[in-house]
Amino acid sequence: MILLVWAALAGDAAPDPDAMSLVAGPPVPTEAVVASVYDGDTLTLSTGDKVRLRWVNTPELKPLEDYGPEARELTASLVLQKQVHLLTSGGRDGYGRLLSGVEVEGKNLSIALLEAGLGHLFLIPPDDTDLAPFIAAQEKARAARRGIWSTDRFQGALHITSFHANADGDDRENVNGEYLRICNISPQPLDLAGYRIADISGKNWSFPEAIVPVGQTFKLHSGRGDNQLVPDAQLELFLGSADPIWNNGSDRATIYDRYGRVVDSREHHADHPNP
Ligand SMILES: [Ca+2]
Ligand SMILES: [Ca+2]
Repeated sequence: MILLVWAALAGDAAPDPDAMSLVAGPPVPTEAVVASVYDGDTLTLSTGDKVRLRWVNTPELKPLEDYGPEARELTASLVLQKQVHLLTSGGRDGYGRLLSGVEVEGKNLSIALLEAGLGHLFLIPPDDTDLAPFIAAQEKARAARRGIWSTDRFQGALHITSFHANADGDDRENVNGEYLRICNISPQPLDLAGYRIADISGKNWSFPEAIVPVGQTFKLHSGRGDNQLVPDAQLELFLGSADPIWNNGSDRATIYDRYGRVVDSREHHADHPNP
């Protein structure tokens, strides 16, 4: 089994704060009982292993996002105290959580969440899974405007999943420590040509040219760097600013498409940091 230690490849010693990189860890179980459910996409097994579900990202409970409690409830109703089959990628994330799908009575929990509109497709590369059933489930929910697809933040092709406005240490010395993680929630690969992002004052920066596969995220860093555009690893894009962009106290990032339409917008407040 090949594990990708992205942090090592990137020459970046600090763990990714939102922990979406694969790292090696202890051996992984294939069957277990679900002992507790934290939120829609995070649970703990009877083995003590914490699991971050593959293929889906559900709304957060802290800070509370629309449909966060409903996502938790669906996951708990389907798997809590039940024997499940684990579909692992062989990796753990930066918090030591097992990255795994969960199958219960032949049903994939991630597909159930996507079908209910209680999460969006979310891939952590490398992942060679056939995505067709996941995309079909998401499109069914979107067409019916079910759950998250009825809310403002899920009307565009991109969704900001986390906003790291305050870089580790002095932001002026660590401009690329400021970043947003952004997911392609549309049903097809997305060409970012002409897209831009603005801060709360309206100052804006053009996205570099890139194609984002369905369900994949890219990290959009404030500073200068070489864009990482190969989709079998974490995509990394750079806005090229010499100075920090995002205000550590509070700010708002708004993405516009090539026609000037708002694609997504997310606020940052120092008193509500990312989980
Ligand atoms: Ca900042
Ligand atoms: Ca800082």
